[in-house]
Amino acid sequence: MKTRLLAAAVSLLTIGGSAPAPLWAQDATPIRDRGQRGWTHSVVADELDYPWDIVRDGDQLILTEKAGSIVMLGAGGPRRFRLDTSVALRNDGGAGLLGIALAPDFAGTGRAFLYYSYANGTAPLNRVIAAHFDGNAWRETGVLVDAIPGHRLYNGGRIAIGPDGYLYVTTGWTENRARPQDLSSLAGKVLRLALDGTAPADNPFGSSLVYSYGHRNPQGLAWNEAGELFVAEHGQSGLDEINIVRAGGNYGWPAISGDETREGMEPPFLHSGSATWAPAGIAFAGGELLLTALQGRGLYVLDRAGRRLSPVFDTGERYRHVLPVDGDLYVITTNRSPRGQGPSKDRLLRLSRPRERRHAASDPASPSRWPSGRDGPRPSGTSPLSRTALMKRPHRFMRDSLSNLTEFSMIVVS
Ligand SMILES: [Ca+2]
Repeated sequence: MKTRLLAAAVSLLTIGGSAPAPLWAQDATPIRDRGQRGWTHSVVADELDYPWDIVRDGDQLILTEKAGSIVMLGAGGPRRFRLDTSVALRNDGGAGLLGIALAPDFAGTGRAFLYYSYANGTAPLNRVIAAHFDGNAWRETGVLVDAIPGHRLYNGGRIAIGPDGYLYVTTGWTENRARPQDLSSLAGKVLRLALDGTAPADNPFGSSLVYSYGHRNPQGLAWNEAGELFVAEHGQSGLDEINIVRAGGNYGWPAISGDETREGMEPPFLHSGSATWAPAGIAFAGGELLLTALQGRGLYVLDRAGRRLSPVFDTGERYRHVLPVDGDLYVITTNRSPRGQGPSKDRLLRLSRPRERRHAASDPASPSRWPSGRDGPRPSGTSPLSRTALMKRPHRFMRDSLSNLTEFSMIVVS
């Protein structure tokens, strides 16, 4: 197996082109009709510590961890890099290294964007940076948005490139009732910027980066095939929201929530009532919107016509984000509350549809292991197990190799 897979990697190194968008392989049964028994789960990686975002580049998955690491899972096995930032990262509560988005040309350039927390004196802040991965290290190369107001818990932090090619950023309300309604503050907003950090000419408020406002703590950001932007955000006590966001819209926080209405403010498409989802990541799989819930402990799907969420799958863990790839769903957990202390014992799970997976992971009970073992020190910089000859630059190989990630990881550490 090892020889065959490595040979495949080498033979396809010469294939260029940009990373394909994650495509969902729709089958006859919608996710909302599958039920929990419609999925098998395997553990792609454990020994993760508070992973926050997950993206795909060809055959590899790239995760952020809140303490400031970037984990790459692919041909080199699991590798953990410390992001080299220009100022000290503020890893506190729910603050730290949060969102990641890859430039469309990441495979050739190593260019990416990240959202992280820092401090100016005692003032908690966040920023959006450009970063570069050269095959051996991740480094900050520039600041796109600076001095976004921060907080121990309410930082927003999701970033994604929209169908229009612009970078969208969610920011938190910072427990300040004035900022979300103040168009001169970057807090409690969805921001929209060009990949060089400038405001697109058609942003709704002149030269401002603000795209929409009146948000509390949005952490979910996704577009459907029609180009509609969905944003999920945490409510104060229950009243979590899914919003369909338009340019210039005011989503009401803190003036209104739940079923309250006010002139000039947009009600949520759906709210949780007295229940708490604690919605984190959202993503579309075909036409279906998936939502991961921390407090709600699981993966849910939106029934848009019925205006309700239905459970898809759970393992009793707090789910942070979901990434649909082909016919599989990759889910990261955040099992430690941001109010807690110590490491968060987290996992990357793959949910698969059994009928379509004749070559499912050989032993789902045997997750990959980090080189240092669960109780050992974290590897710093490049893992000693990295296959530097293969990983000098980002690359891709077999389209189906993501489905072999578990086997890869196990081979590398054996
Ligand atoms: Ca709202």
